[in-house]
Amino acid sequence: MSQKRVTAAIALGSNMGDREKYLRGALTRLERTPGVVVLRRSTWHETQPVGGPPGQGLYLNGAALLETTLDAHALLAVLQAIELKAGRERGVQDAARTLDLDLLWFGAESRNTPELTLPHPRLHERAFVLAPLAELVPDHPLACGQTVAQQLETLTGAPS
Ligand code: PH2
Ligand code: MG
Ligand code: MG
Repeated sequence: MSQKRVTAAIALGSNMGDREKYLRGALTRLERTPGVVVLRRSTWHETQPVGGPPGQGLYLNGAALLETTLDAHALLAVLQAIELKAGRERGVQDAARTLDLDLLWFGAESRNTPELTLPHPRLHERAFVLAPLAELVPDHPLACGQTVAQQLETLTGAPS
């Protein structure tokens, strides 16, 4: 029986400790997950923290494309387990974190449940997500009607 393969995109972020080690470690853990293949990843982008408490360190952000036979909830559970292994603590909203893994889209799936909204509802507002994503899939259409590259240009004023 052939299982359905879906291409999903994730955003990676870290602004505590050895940021690059956390991001690289997350991709290694994803590669070792049955039913998940990491197709490509972006370069790492150092970015100013957006929101959250003052005095946080700079983020290292990236994006990756995955191919998976898992369903969206199972993939989300994998991402959350990897965050926990990296010592991620949840408390104050947008507080500094060792590792943040956000599911941006899961094929063409559209859903809105308390656990998971797809595509990610704030994806098109965040240059720190769109800039790494534009390295991988500049022409991917977003729910706002623009492509990844167009929306990045709208936010930053710079063609990518
Ligand atoms: N993530 C947040 C809040 N603010 N700022 C940057 N630069 N990068 C992030 O990944 C980020 C943020 C919540 O997830
Ligand atoms: Mg996030
Ligand atoms: Mg998150």
